Amino acid sequence: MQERETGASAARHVRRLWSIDPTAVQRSNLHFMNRYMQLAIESALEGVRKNHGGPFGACITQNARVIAVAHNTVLRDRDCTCHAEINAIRAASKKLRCFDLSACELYSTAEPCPMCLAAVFWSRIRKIHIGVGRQVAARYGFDDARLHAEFRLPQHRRVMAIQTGVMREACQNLFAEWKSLHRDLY
Ligand code: AZG
Ligand code: ZN
Repeated sequence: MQERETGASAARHVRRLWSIDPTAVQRSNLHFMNRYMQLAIESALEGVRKNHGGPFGACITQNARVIAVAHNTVLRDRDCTCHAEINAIRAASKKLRCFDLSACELYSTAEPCPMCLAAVFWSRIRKIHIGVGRQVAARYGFDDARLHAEFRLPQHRRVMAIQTGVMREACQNLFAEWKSLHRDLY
């Protein structure tokens, strides 16, 4: 009896697996993606209303769990690095007590600027979901598109002046010192 019941429930399980509708899976994914982006949007709105900074929000998830939600706080903190994505990465790393966010995904209301893209790169976040592109930010006066363009130029044509080789040897010795101490490479 026990044996027959187990067999029947296994068959039901297989039938259920076969009957999964792929469009329903897509709809469900979209539902969750919209939910995470909605959190980012609400955070951005809160930041705008409190005059914390620009209209940017971000949300970081791990296995469908919300790890961090943040908005731009450049004005509140008087700190130009306090973009929504950076604030969210800092909060997520603090919560997970780990700089490696490779199991995480980022939802950003606007395309991340080069600074935030670099932070996403270093955090190893595996996927970014974006609300609007850099052109929308540009239309409202934010310099994101110009900054993206700047990084596409060769160094000698950039607005930002760059001088390399200052105390080259002493700076290179830092690497040799670090290597001799067998520190962890991150
Ligand atoms: C932001 N501010 C600007 N200008 N650009 C972004 O991409 C941002 N994200 N958070 N604040
Ligand atoms: Zn940014």
